[in-house]
Amino acid sequence: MKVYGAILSPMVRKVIVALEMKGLDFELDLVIPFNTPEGFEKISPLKKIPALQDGEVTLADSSIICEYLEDRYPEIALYPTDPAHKAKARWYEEYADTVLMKVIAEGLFFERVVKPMMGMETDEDKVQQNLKDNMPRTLAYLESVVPEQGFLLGESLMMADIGIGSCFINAGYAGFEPDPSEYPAFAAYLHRVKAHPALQKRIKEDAKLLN
Ligand SMILES: N[C@@H](CCC(=O)N[C@@H](CS)C(=O)NCC(=O)O)C(=O)O
Repeated sequence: MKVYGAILSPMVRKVIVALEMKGLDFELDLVIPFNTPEGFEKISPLKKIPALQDGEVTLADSSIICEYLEDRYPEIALYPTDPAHKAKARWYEEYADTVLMKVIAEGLFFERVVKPMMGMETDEDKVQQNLKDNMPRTLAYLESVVPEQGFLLGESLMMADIGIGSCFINAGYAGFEPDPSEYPAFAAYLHRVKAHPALQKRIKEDAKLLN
């Protein structure tokens, strides 16, 4: 199997964690956003990362890829089986793919980490506006849904947690952590997610690029 993308992308990390937790072998083919190779749109029509190739199957979009991995390689489950719980899991993944991607990947990580890597200047006014206008309601929502113990859908870490945790890993790289005095349940939940060995492994790999 081949994953197309770059490991610092929260959505690529999500797919890699799914593959590693399921014990599936893969290789990473480095694709940098906004500078994709000729013909990449045949695999990823919107030219976004991640994309996956599994034999004859090519797929784009982290959620589509992770659901495919679950259906094709179900032995180690990363989604609940109960239909209502599975729908909830998809909702959290969707929330991460849309809201968190906008607030964290675009409004924070891109500005403070990616732009300097590309020799561009951070628009710190834009970051501050985003932190003031968008981050508090995002954190308030997450504070209202996370459990006091365990993970979003029970005792084990699943795709819903991986999607949300992966975005907040990037927030941390951009110098933002949720304030535990304001968001105690979410800060503690995030600590549990980031401490999971599957995410710790990714954080250690990321550190090699960031340091
Ligand atoms: N919903 C997509 C979002 C993927 C996405 O936005 N990827 C970013 C990098 S983290 C990207 O490729 N951006 C380049 C672009 O928008 O052209 C997913 O979950 O895979």
